[in-house]
Amino acid sequence: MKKLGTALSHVSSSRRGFLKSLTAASLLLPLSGVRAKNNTTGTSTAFKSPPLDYGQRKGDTVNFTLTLGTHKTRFFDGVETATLGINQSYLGPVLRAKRGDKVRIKVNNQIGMPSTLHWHGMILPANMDGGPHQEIKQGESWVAEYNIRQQASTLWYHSHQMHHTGSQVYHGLAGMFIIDDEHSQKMDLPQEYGVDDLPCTIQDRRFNRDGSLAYINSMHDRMMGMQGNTMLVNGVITPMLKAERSLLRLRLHNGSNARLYQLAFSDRRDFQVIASDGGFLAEPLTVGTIRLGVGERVEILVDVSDKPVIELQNQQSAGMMGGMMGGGSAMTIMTIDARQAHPSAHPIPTKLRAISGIPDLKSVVTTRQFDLQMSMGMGMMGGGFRINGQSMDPARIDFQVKRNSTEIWEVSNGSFMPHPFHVHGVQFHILDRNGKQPPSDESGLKDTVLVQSAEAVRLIMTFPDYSDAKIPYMYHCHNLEHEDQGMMGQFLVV
Ligand SMILES: [Cu+2]
Repeated sequence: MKKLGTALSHVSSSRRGFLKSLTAASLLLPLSGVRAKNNTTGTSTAFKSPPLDYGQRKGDTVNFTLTLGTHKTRFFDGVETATLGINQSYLGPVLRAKRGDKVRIKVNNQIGMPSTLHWHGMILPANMDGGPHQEIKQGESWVAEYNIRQQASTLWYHSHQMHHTGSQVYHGLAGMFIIDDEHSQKMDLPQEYGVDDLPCTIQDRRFNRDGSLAYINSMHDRMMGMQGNTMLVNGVITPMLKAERSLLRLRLHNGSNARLYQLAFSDRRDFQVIASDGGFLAEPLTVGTIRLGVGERVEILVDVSDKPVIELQNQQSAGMMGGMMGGGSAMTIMTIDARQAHPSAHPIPTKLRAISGIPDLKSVVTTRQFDLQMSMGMGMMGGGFRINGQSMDPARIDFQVKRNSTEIWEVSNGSFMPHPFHVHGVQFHILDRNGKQPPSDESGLKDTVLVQSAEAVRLIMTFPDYSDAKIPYMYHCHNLEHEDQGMMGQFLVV
């Protein structure tokens, strides 16, 4: 357990006197610059894998029950923080199902306001997507039922409540969803959950002096999206992972509201990327660092057989954008202590699996343009976040696509900051970035793509074999504050 007092002592050497002198009003000011690290004692909070939920199998259906609720969470020693959680006080269980399963998920809303639960990355019918059109009122329930048809991958789920997605996710309404398949279970990879196969939902948060979560205190938060100075993994502040095996598989998930990560280990060791958003790459890719935009996932293997103590860090580079994105120096995300790690039975593989190829360009029926736009100044309060000049309107369908058809989407960003672009209901391939082949870690299936300032990214996607003449899927910036302020649109698959 982190001590909030330890964090506060960075601000004042006489914490008690300092705290006493605070007025009630100033208790709500953000703790700028405060890190919840416990460097003075050398102890750290233990890494925690969320509970694993396989559901209840009845015939051919796997039943899950998720209850969204209001809770108190102890991020700091002796301090209770008001949070939202799913079957627990902050975040939710890791749901797990297999390709071929029919899942039936009952979602109960007990948070005191309307909410939704969206299955990010899942290929499913529009009315089961859990977007803004599947609102669940306080005290009511919603049942999502769909067949899992896609390959093994690390997906996630989160609130998608119109105008409140940022706040609800920030306070805890999110979790991971792992899909297995007949191949993935036989692969010679670490797959002992919580031992050598470790979910890592990475989030940054900012806390007020009273321990409550700070959410949007300034125009900067509204413009850049909500970023914090405290790093959490699975709801634990800068945890310590005592590695039990010498080869670790980390399912890294950027569950932050707005922060872009450039992940690396503190000793700059190489690691292998084995999967992206939609599943495995064809072969492991050895890298020293990897970029992870909001909503993106990557699975990596890291060999710690040399028994190091290393940190997973955000190496956000300095410079104008780095500074504006809250970076400029390495931030510790978690520490891995491998001194007690036993040798792994798994080698680093040379091949993974054949990935579904890029659709034939001759099959493309339509090419669409999406221009991500931000206008500066006070105008932003009134819909300055747009796609193709338009702010999200639930009553407007932006376009229709044909089921089973293949399209190219060209997403360009003329604004001054990056935007992670996400499309519901499909997995896509990245054709090119500014006309150049994307990096190898982006060669697999994706559902979210970071589009840098002055960049145009072409995506190719085949829409699912589901249609609905009335209920749309969403596409949007996954910087949740941008999404909430209108950088979103909707399309029908017919
Ligand atoms: Cu954005």
